[in-house]
Amino acid sequence: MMDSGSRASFTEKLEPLLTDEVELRRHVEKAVEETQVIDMHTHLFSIEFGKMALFGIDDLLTYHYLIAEMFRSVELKPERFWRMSKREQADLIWRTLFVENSPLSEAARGIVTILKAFGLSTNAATLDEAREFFATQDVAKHFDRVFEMARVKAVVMTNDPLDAREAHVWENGVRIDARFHAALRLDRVLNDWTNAVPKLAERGYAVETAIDAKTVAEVRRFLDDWITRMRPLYMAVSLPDDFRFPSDDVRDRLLREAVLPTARAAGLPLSLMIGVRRGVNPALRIAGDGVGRADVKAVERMCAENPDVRFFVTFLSRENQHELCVAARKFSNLMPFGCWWFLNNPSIVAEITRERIELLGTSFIAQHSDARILEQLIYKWKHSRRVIADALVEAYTRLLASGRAVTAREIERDVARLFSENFRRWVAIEGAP
Ligand code: RAT
Ligand code: ZN
Repeated sequence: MMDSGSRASFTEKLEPLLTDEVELRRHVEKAVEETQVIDMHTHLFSIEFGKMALFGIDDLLTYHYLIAEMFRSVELKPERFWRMSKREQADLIWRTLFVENSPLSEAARGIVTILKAFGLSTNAATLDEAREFFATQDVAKHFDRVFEMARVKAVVMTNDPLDAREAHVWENGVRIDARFHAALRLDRVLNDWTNAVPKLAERGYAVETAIDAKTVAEVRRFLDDWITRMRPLYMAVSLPDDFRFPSDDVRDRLLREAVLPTARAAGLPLSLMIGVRRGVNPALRIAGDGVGRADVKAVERMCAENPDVRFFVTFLSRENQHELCVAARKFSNLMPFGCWWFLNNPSIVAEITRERIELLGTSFIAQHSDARILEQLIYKWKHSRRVIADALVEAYTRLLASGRAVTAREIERDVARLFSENFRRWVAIEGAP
């Protein structure tokens, strides 16, 4: 019912309106700083996965983003680098990117942010102090501490059912840290079908390279089994820049006949990460992937044909970002998320976040970390929060100038949508957190 005879707003009785720009900024920064995140795409693993759970200075320095950067500043054949031990590789990267050069790139600065967060020297000549620190931490406590420092309440892993090391953990019914959720990653099946066939066959699924009804049924059985085992929050695939939908390739048939029906039946969203060109420089191995501009129409068609399936979508190319926002305005089953990989740099996050706010309000997922090594949660979220806060301050200030002030509670609600609620509403997160 309308508030008869009065012009009272729906907010001012509850809380003061933030009409002062300095106060407004303070509240936005506080909300962005303090709001807990659900990190919807990482490559982290919980302690139960043993050696797959990466943490500490040697893993941090041998991150593939830094490996690629190192090769630009040192004369070294990739084959020689790959023959070195992890420790030697880390020493070389430290010397090259942090001692002989200033760590100005985003990935290099990230290491500085992490060292500083733990009170470690950021300009030491060697890694001795950092190694000593990480080696003496109680691992479980260290995991808790990092989650607290990053203000991350949950992360989603990237889980490949055809990875033997991982499968072993799932098949043994190991209880996994409740902060770590699964995502059923389908790259091998959808992007490398010929090599996936023998692997599926080994595991007892009667599939053939040529797709027929029996093979489709078996792929569905495989997906169902892994959904039961992992209880993933969504299924996911990374796709090349030349991904088209519809198309007359094997991937199209598998998507149409196995993956999309499974998504529908299980009520699981499908996450599409589009625009990666794998192995542009194969000698660099995991650091050798590139980017290409993709066709957003593929996503539009998929959303139009499957209104009952929800799609989380991110593109790797900066050039695709505006079209993705426009597509999301047309399809409410499309959720843009994150600033992926080569886009996760302050200047580009700033641009994309502003573009998304202007076209979509708060109906998108502002960021994911893509962290592979635990402590990266600290820098990736710290750096992103800084840039997202600025974009929000700008948007609220503009709104204020137009005649609408917001309250602290409204800001908190908006930030919660961007950092966790838009994701949470689309997935079935059980129990805490
Ligand atoms: O950002 C990365 O770490 C890439 O190597 C990829 O893993 C990418 O994020 C992906 O999920 O395919
Ligand atoms: Zn990733």
